[in-house]
Amino acid sequence: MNVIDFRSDTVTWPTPEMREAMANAPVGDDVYGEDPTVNELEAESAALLGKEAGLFVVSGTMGNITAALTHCGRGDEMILGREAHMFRYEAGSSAALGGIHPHIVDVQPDGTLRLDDIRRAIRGDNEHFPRTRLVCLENTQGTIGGIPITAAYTEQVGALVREHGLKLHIDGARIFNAAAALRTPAKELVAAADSVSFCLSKGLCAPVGSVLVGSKDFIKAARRTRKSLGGGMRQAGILAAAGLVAIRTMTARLADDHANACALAEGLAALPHVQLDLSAVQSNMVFFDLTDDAPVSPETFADRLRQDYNILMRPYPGYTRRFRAVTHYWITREHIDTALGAMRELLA
Ligand code: TLP
Repeated sequence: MNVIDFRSDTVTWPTPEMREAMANAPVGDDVYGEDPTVNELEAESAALLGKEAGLFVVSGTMGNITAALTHCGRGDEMILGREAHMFRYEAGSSAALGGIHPHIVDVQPDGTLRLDDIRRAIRGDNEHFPRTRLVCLENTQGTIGGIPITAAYTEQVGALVREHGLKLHIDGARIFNAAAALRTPAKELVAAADSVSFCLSKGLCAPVGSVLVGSKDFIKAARRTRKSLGGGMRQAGILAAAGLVAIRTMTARLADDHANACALAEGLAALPHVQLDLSAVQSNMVFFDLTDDAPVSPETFADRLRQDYNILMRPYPGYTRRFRAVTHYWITREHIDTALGAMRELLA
């Protein structure tokens, strides 16, 4: 990469090994279930997360919306965090496409939803109310810092959900970052979930795609939902081949990205005019604010980083002085040092 791109881990390019696997992938028509590479990716992803079956989808957003539309019917309700990607950044698709009513509760600084808040949000059987069907968690919880959520907490939500006959979906876009941060196998983190969507195209570097996993029956129904969304792909083995490299070789190295995020955070904390909570840096994201008396505005800071140093970092939407810096495969420790040097100059 010719820039140092901290905007997201979605910017990652495929690795040379992925490009080679893509060129050589055996393919077939996946709508007929005949693409061997897609079938392999789906089966291996399901096994990795301890579920029966998987479904290759084009994006994390499609994984989440496919799950929501499969679990819920029109007029049903899903409970999720106010900061959840599914609530904030998916174009309101569960409501727009599925008539699903989102019931939002606050996300705590540790990325969890309070069990009492979830309990209170679950509706009784009353004709005035939507029917509660689904609870959604996000792991890592991206919007507030990339915070990993423990298996113990998720089990508690799972127990609550089962007690009320509901379903639990995990937006595990970065579930392997959570696994690396907590040193816990990803399958343990999602054992309580009925469905999980995880992204191949973020820290794992595949160019496209996510996998939705769950029971055989759920995935059978989800295949139909995916088709109705226009997500039935044909010779998708070309893409799935990169996904296989992603799940086989890229999960084990995510700890390097977390170490780089820590180095970046520690360097930033030592700079003037920067505010950040070091304890919140637990995976591959660093959130920080420029103080009011900083010598440059957040916009100028971002512009100068881009123009003068070839470093991309955007002010974080919804906040006036906040930035999110995300580390990934294409950011090395040398890049971290270069970026810290540049920011030191701009804030001097
Ligand atoms: N997140 C993107 C942006 O959309 C904000 C990013 O740069 O972080 N779940 C979570 C937790 C996500 O962070 C994202 C992408 C998705 C789902 C959606 O994935 P895609 O972009 O593949 O639809």
